[in-house]
Amino acid sequence: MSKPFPKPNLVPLKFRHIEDETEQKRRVEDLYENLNLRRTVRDYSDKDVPLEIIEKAILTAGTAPSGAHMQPWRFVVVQDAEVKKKIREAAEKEEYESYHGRMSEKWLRRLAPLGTDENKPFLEIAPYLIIVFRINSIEKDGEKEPTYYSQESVGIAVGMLLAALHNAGLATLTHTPSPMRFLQEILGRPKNEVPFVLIPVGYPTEDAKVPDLKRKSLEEIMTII
Ligand code: IYR
Repeated sequence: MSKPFPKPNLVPLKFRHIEDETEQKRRVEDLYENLNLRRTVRDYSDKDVPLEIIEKAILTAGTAPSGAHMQPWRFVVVQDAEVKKKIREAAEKEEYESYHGRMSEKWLRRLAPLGTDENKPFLEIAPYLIIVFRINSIEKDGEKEPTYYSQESVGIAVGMLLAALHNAGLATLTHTPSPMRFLQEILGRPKNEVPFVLIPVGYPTEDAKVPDLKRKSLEEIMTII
């Protein structure tokens, strides 16, 4: 016979009530202005960043909602130069194959304005690489159980991580070398942890450049019914 289900344990909500509309507008505007300055950065300085800031940003990412509250994420922080070098070499090898045959012509045409190619020097220059893993299953009482909505959960957590790092004055890049299995091997992660995204973190160089991209307008992204 299966065990009885646990009962919900409900506690009072801790919540910051902001009922003043002027204050609400100021806050939502401030956050928009701030996040609208976030850009994917490829030109990094090697200037050091206190680990404490990375830790707090990861704690912030860990506040994300997740399916059945399973928190299906692991953030591996790499600061070791040798490990970064291994990651760069493996990523560039995969990326070379991608740019020279695996990606479709349509895809390459889309990427052309971004100026990306198989060379990834930022993987060695940025002071930290955060590799986010998605935990796709766990072991409970000797049995394997899937996590639920793990793609969505980890995606939300990564969004919060990028926002927290940007808010702390740090630049990031959502890098997805493909295939990413090599990260599991180099970083010695178990099979149930699947690489999700690799995020270099640091300060941009003084003369960092980014593509001249435009964001969609509100009318283009929102529909009211
Ligand atoms: N992973 C490759 C290719 C790439 C793919 C997309 I979609 C981008 O928005 C940018 C790059 C790379 O990192 O270069």
